[in-house]
Amino acid sequence: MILKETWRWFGPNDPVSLQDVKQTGAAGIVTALHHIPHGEVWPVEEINERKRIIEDAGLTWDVVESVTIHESIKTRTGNYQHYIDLYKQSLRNLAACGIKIVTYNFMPVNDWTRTSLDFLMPDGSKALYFNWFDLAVFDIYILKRPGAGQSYEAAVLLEAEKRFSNYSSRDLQQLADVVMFGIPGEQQQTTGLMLEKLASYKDIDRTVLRENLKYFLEEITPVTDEAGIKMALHPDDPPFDILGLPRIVSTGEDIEFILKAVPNKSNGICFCTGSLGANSQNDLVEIARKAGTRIHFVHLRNTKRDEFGNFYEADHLGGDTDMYSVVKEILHIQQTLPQPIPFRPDHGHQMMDDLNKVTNPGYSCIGRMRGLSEIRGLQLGISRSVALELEKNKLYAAEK
Ligand code: DNO
Repeated sequence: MILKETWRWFGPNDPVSLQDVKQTGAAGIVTALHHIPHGEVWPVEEINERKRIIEDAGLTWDVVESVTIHESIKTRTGNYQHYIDLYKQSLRNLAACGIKIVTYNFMPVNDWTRTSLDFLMPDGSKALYFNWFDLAVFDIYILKRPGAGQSYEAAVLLEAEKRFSNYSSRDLQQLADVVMFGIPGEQQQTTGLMLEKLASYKDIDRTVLRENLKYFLEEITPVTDEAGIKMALHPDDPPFDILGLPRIVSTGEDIEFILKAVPNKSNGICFCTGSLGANSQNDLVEIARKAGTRIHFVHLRNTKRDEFGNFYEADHLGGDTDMYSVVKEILHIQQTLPQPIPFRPDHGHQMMDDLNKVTNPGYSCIGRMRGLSEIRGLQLGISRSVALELEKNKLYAAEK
């Protein structure tokens, strides 16, 4: 059995229509009710309405990405218990509608972070990009986070200072918009709001944040076990501490800790090669092997790093991650399961006609379709040759 091809769709306002999605060859949809504010319950009627739209287009809604975790749950302050109860209700409602894979992340304050959304590739297409020097410019000179300077090495501070004096106010505004860019259709961050949220983590270090995640998982797993929901925790993107915040889903060791701390099978991960691959210390094949069937959802994407740890999003089969080996490993895991694990091509370059369109950064159609097609071929090639190998082994064994 091979992995199921899915596609992230941001709902009826997504410039990529469901008909477009069908033409990419993907069979499943990954989406969320982005208009519902973080923390509130997803009503059954709204879930069913979204499901109907997807099914009318001849597709299936396979995965939710994401039911976002309210900040108070991550900090375990204020009304957190109330928000956990609401979260459980959303999970029950999703299960009642037959949607049983739920992605989420536990990144404090911000979801994914980049410093440029239009990094020019040699072929004229545009990629998402993360640069530590620019992050420092944002952090120190735009956000003016107290104590920000202590988060960077001397060489980074020096380069950031140089960049800051060379950047126009338009450059700086653009940088701020990019760093604070959230999820399409969801609330936009401002520097004021961000500073406030960052301050709420002043007493939360790595150990505390881990405990808070563990507590949340212990609370929800009785519900997910009963409802047959598989939770897919998305890794930190990028997989490093940023803006003075602790990050706890960045490495193989982090993932091992989380899976062991709450051993219920419903507590699983979204295996995102793009996020994990940005850290040169991560051995992705090994992480996949160890996580095994606790991988409930897969994002396939590649990154190319430089010597400073900056990275751009490369072609799906290019970059630093050996996509062949990773897909092969996941296909091995797949063979032990009765249901296909869904995967989606994560991000793609803005290219061809999409260069003239307003698209969701990372989520234009053509670049993702290129990635999906490449992975489709890779998956088919691997699964056929593995099957051949098995056949041959059987033949040899019979001859002996
Ligand atoms: C970025 C995505 C993330 C992901 C969330 C999951 O493109 O990979 O925003 O959806 O972190 O909760």
